[in-house]
Amino acid sequence: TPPISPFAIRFDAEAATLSPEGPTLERRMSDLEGLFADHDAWQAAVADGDPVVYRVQSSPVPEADRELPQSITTIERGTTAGECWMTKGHQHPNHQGEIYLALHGTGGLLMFDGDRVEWLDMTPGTIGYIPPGWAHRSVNVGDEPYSFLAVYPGGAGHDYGWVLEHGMGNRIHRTGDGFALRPYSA
Ligand code: M6P
Ligand code: ZN
Repeated sequence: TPPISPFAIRFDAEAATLSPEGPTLERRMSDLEGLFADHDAWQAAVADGDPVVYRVQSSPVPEADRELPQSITTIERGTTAGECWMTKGHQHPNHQGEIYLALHGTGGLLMFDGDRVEWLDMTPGTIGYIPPGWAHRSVNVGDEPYSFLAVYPGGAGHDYGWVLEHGMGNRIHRTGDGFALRPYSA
C-alpha cells in the first residue's frame, strides 16, 4: 500500500464518531463463538435474533505497516448467562502497543500476556495503555453502551486464535451491584 497524504480527521467524542469514515465492522453474537463460558446460552442468543454485540467504526487510515489507524468501538449493554458483553479480544502477532481512550459509558480493559492478568477500569477520559505482548479485550460493565477510541500501529494485526487457545485469564460477570472478575476455567 502506498503511503497516504496528510489529512484532518474530525473526532466527535460526544457522538463517538470519526469523519471522514473508513470501514465499519458489525459483530453479532454469532461472531463470538467459543468466547462465552456458557455455550448453550450463546447458542440460544444466536437463535434468538443474533443481536449486534458491538460495532467498530474506523477512519480511512489503512491497516498497513507504519500507518497509525484509529477506530471507535461501541459495545452494547448485555450479558450472556451473566457474562458481560465484550469484544472478541486479540493479540498482536508482532507484539506492538496500542492505546484506548474511553468516551462514554462504563467499561474495562482486560489484558492477558499468557501468564499475568490486568484489569483497567475505563471511564470517560481514561487512556488505557496496552503494552506489546498483551492480548486485549474490552468489556461493557455499565448500564448503557460503552464507547472507546483506539489508536494502533497499522501493521499490528489481529490474532483471534491466540485468545481461543489461551483465553483471557479472567471472565467478567455482572453481579447484583456491579461486576466481578472470575477465573477463566469457571
Ligand atoms: C478496537 C481496536 C481494533 C479492534 C476493535 C474490536 O477498536 O483494538 O483493532 O478490531 O477494538 O476488537 P476485536 O478486534 O478484538 O473484536
Ligand atoms: Zn489491538
